[in-house]
Amino acid sequence: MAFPASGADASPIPLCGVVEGFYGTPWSHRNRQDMLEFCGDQGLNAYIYAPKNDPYHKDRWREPYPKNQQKKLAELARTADKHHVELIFAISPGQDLHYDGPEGTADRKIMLKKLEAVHDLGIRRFAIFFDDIKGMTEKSSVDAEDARNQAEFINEIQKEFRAAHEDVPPFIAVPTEYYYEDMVAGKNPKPYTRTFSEALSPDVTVLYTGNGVVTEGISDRELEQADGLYGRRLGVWWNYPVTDYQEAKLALGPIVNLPKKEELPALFFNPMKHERLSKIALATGAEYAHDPEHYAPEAAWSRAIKEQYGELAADMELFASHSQRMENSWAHCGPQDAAALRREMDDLWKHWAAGGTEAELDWFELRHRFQAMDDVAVHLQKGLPKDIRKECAPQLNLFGELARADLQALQLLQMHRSGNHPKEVKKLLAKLKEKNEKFTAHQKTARISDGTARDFLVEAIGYVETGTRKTNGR
Ligand code: LOG
Repeated sequence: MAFPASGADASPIPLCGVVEGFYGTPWSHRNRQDMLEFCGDQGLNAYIYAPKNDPYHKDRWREPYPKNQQKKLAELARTADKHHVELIFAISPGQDLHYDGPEGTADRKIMLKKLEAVHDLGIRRFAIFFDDIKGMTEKSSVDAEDARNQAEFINEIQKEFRAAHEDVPPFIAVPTEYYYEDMVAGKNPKPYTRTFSEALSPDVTVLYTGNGVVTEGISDRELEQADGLYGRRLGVWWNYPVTDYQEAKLALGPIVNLPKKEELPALFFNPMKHERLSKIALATGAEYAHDPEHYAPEAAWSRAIKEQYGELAADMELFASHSQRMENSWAHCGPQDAAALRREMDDLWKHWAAGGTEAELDWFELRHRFQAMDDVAVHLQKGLPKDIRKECAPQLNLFGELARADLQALQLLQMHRSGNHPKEVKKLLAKLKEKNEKFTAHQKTARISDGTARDFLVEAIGYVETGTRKTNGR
């Protein structure tokens, strides 16, 4: 669905779009051009340029962009303009920035010079980030002095820069304590957060990521609480569909569980390194931003896939439904993978031991499901445009393999039930166990259908081996 970026029907969130803020291989110039056009089409009006692995953004922030990269940034600024998107340049100087003495003075000069050069390229809005100074995701150990230094640095740079450039709006910032649980000790703000929020100029927009780095959602109440803590309306840096912490999985679900009523001054979605595949979630994010209160994730998701995949939409919908949930020890976000299939698997296990018609019907239903998955893998492998296929090749391949293994697992269950072919049962069981080990070994490269198609094999093996249904311990 296309929404206007401005005018009466524009998003109630003044700044809304993409933050290219992930670790790992940054997007190519072509990716960025394409994404800016996409943002324009979707009514997303902002794009923060903040690739963690661009050395001139973070590790070597003091150095000016080489000529060829200046040219590219200028081109991006023009493309952004053309599509009514604001290109925002972010810089992450935190890990070696000096605040005091002659070194501090020198660093402030260097920063102003750096921003000046970017301004010359046609970029008008700026952001200074202090996230992940000491590595990824671990709780930060910064204190009030760090906070004062950072806040005063931002204030000063913003003041000087905006005094020199009337066309530059207030800055955007990300603090070092950027998720709620890291901002508080009990109910009170930690020293860093208290000082940073008090010392930072009130016109700076601060982004936070919710309760954690990658979390289930932000309720109106939670946002209100965080705003209260910060003494200003916080913007959101939303870590979905980013997958830099678990690249084997693709985040192809809708954006879910963002505030419905609270007004956000800014909202940015951090995408995957896969630019094309990020558009499913991003299109749903655009729908959300357009009308947070009435946003319906599943309908938005179907619409996005229809628009982006045309004749392949039904196939893509099935594939994407198996790859939505992002989960590890600290990250929890996105709808469950293939919830409908999980229910049907549960039905089968409920009825299987007793046998009878119900068990048989469940068995046929599952066979139909797994067969459809296999067909979809074949269709998509043939039909997807090359650039998209490249982004999902390992997962698409695994999707087909899982489907075929699950079909064999169904066969195993049936043979085992009949009791007629003990030798073949043993042989097939051994084969499927081997496959299962292969899938497990392969998990670092590709994951899909967590808890559903991936688990059916394990569950069937367990059933045949022990006579009961046992969930796997992957
Ligand atoms: C980084 C971000 C990264 C994301 C997900 C923020 C503010 N910073 O833990 O660059 O892509 O998590 O891994 C982050 O989210 N730090």
